[in-house]
Amino acid sequence: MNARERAAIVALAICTAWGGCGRVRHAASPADAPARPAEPVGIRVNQLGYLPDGPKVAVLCSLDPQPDAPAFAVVAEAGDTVLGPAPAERAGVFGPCAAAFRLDFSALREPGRYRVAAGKVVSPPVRVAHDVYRGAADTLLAYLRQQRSGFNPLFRDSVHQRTDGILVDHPTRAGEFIPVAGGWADAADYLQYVTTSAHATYMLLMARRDHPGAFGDAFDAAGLPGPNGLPDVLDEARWGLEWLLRMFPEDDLLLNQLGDDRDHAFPDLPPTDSSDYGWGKGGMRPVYPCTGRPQGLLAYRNRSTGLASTAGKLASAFALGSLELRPFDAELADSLEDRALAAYRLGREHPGVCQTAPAGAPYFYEEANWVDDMELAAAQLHELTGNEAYLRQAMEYAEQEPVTPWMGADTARHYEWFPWHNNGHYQMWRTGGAPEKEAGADFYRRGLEAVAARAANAFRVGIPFIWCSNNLMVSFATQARLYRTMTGDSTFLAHETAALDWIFGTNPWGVSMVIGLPADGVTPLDPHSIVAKRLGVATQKGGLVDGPVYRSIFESLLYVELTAPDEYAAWNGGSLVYHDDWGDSSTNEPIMDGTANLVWLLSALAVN
Ligand SMILES: [Ca+2]
Ligand SMILES: [Ca+2]
Repeated sequence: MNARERAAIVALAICTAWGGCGRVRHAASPADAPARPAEPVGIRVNQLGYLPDGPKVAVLCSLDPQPDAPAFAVVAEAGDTVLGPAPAERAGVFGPCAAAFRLDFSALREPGRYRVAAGKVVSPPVRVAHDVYRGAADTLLAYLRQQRSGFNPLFRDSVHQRTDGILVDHPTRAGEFIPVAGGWADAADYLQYVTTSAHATYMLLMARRDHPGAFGDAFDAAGLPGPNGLPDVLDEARWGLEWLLRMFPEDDLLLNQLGDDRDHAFPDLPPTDSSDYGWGKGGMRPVYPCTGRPQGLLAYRNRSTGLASTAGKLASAFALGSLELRPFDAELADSLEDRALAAYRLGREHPGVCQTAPAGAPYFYEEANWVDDMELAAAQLHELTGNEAYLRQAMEYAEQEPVTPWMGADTARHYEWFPWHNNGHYQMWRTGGAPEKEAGADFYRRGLEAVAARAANAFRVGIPFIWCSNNLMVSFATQARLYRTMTGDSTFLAHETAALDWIFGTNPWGVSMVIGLPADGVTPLDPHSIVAKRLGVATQKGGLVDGPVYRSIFESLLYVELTAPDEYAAWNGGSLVYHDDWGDSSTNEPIMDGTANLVWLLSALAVN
């Protein structure tokens, strides 16, 4: 995400510094197809584990299109068979899997450690326990802490503290210094966006509101070890809110982003970032306002039309922040309420989208919807103020986009439909009457049906594998979980569980998509991150990576090349690819907003 230039330049710098690294261009393409593994078959499982009462399905993926129909068994660590032998269910082929089978062991409810075996093929360890998700949401917060700008607890040093920022692209005030240090770097680069930060902050607040028992208190406000009386999820949400407040300093000045893709020119660690925006290396960074017009100072421009997409997200985060933080800090809660109302008014006055601003590269967040953001803002303000007018407005916005448009589609532009699921329907259900409850549930169901209709494969996944596919996967599971909470209807439980299982290893590559989780699992070791490259992958623990993409997307992106032989090459021969290679910013870059969404989902599972 927004780091392809960094990928190419940093890869080049490292290759030069390390004496040449024999870069492999698209190692998985048919022209240089790798040797198949000795056993062209694998059993994929959720490496984090399974809840005793939940669905439990492993997937056997075979590169051989005509394997013997396998029977499978579940074997306890002590060696005794606890389930099976049972027939495997042949299921739809997918990605590299020329044949695929679902191995359903849901009947196993006894907590323990097991393996799933089919003939000579044996799965990684399978955990079944009530607490397999306990603590996982807090683990993800470690990734957000090390993404912090301003004071950074990983480096125990300031990051961009004195350089953020100089106002640019403003009709009358360009060149003015506005103090906006703080917040989180968006991904492996150091750009910062209100749109993704506000959504991430909302998801953290929502996780705390919906599942308060899932979080502990082991870190302080600065992100340093030691409890401070505030759950760590609220410490992190507060860090986000304080930056968002700075990015909305005046009622008619809504700031959009900090830095731009000129950031990608130098491979530095955050405290010594030497990006040069025309004020010298390591100098001031530009801060862009939302202008309501196409934006971009160098070769490329976005297609912005208004302010409401960003104003709505700000209003939502401020309104929920006011509710959640009031018991701890009434003064901040008052301020957040005031800014929530101001942001919402701005969105009403300026409908349309405020997209992120490109500079020298053609990539930006091409968000095309804003009624979803204003719906959530209105519904959240209804809860905050009790004013029924907000509920009516929420419903009016909801009816304009009942289903988030990527659901059921083959493809979408980059972040075209963001957030990936619409929290507004759930909030309308929470605070509304019977009509709002019925509409919110119906709208979610229609989106889930559209995705499930594409999921007739062994992995039961129906999302399009566009860039940041893991974000879509997590959002789908979130929407399914919200729908189940709202209705008690478990129609989509198998798909919801499949999406969760996919994230933690039930995918063709057998890799958990969260760095370092579980600690003893197969997880990304070479993510697209200069911090990981210099200081070790453990620094990125808890980060959700982008996830697999269609081969056609991988091969069309600029600046993306593999830097080492592909350890997953055998499984990259199909229509989808995933590379544990730091040169692949399309599939292996940890992302801030997707990680924050997964915090909500894991917190839901922790308090089962
Ligand atoms: Ca704390
Ligand atoms: Ca939107």
